Amino acid sequence: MKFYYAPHSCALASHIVLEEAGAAYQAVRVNFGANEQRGSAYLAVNPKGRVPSLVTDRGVLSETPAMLVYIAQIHPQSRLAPFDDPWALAQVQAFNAYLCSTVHVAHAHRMRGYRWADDPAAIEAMKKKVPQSVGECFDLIEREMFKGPFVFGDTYTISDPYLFTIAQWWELDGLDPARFPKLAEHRERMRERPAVKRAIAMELG
Ligand SMILES: N[C@@H](CCC(=O)N[C@@H](CS)C(=O)NCC(=O)O)C(=O)O
Repeated sequence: MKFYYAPHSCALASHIVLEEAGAAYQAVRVNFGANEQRGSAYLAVNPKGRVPSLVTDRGVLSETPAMLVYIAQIHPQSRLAPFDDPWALAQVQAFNAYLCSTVHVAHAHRMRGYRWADDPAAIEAMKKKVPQSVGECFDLIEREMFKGPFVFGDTYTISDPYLFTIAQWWELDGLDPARFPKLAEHRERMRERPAVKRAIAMELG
């Protein structure tokens, strides 16, 4: 498989899961600084112009929640998702869908406001709202959704690298980690996992 990523992006979640699963893949960096994600070569891979993308023998897959499940399912020995329990799997999907459709989108209002408005004042207003909107999402995760020590209690799942990845953006989004004590402890613990270290080293190296 070929895995397209950019450093500091949501692609880190899939990258960690590829490492956790012991997947055979080649990592390809997309240079956001040079706007490569909007160039014709990358658009031929993923017409959305976003990372991550995973080129498989059956076609190209995008969207983090789908990629996480796919990587986990083709590596059943890694036990990264509860495929034998429909309710537990639905919980994992619900958590990941919240990160993808709500938390990540709230975060994107800081850098990518031009997606939703042209008026510079509106873009500035969206940016200003990020600490509040993203902060409220993480308050909810801390208070209601996160069981500890992992997202779903004692079992590590694909939701953990995804939560970790989005939590990496706290400081840039104007959030103090001390506001989320359980999630901050999870973030620190995740940083010590060998698969997380390998994925980050590959992306930043
Ligand atoms: N829903 C997609 C979102 C992908 C996405 O927005 N990726 C960002 C990086 S975190 C991106 O590629 N941005 C490039 C751009 O907007 O030009 C997913 O969860 O995989």
